[in-house]
Amino acid sequence: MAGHKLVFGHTIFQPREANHILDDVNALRARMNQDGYLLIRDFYDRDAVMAARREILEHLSAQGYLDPSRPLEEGAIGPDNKGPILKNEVVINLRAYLRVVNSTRILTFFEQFLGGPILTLDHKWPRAVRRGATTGAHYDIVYMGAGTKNLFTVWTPLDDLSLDRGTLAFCPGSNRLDILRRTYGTADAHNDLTDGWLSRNPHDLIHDFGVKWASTPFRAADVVIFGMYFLHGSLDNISNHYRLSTDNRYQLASEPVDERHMGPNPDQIPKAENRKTMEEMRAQWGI
Ligand SMILES: O=C(O)CCC(=O)C(=O)O
Repeated sequence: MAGHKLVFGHTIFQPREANHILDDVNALRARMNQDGYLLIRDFYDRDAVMAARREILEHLSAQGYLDPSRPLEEGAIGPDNKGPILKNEVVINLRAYLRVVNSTRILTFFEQFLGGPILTLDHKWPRAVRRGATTGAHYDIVYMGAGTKNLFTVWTPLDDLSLDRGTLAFCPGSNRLDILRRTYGTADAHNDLTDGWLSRNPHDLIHDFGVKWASTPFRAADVVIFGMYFLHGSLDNISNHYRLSTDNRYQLASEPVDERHMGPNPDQIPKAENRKTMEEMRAQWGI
């Protein structure tokens, strides 16, 4: 992770699956409170996810990101190893993709899990992650905390992803780190002009907060669902293929909405010269 080595069985572990409790909403809620996440295998219709994958690959190919000497199906990264940003103006035309992330399957899941009609934020995050890229550890509340705190992320692999593609990595139980919730968890990367990532060094978090890491190979159609106060990032993509995934947000329609992530032009985090570093913020918070 960001060049730091994690060892399975020592500093990183297999997450637990929630498939056997899928029909028991109370057990799902208890698991979410305890672990901070639900890993559900084969959640979506796999053909629908593979259609979304193909659509994104076609877009990447048309934009010149893929290696033209390889079949499109491989999603091989082109010689420049560029990192595409799939903005909303692109996303609105990704029909197969939107069919998955706005599907009855996911909305019905949350209707039962949260107990009412569901709204999904307009801002969608399909990702094609290049070689060498990683996501530093963070809580999502720092990016989308201006509405309800009872908002959930669904991270979805849009491909079969071995670990070398840079899979999601997360810290089970990090939702219960009160010290972190009271400090870092009150930051707002839009307004406070802070860095959003708590750390790029997974060992730092093991040492400072006693967390463990988890990750696993994924299949297209699996999901990991987690709340806003849950440490996660990604392993490094050390392969020659784009890591295709998406993460999107769901909440009760009756609760306040972070309007920065609604409408046709959702807000990106402002770029600022005077942005405080996370080191400065952590010193201020005493963590
Ligand atoms: O896919 C990634 O690299 C990061 C995902 C993420 O930050 C999220 O799901 O909130």
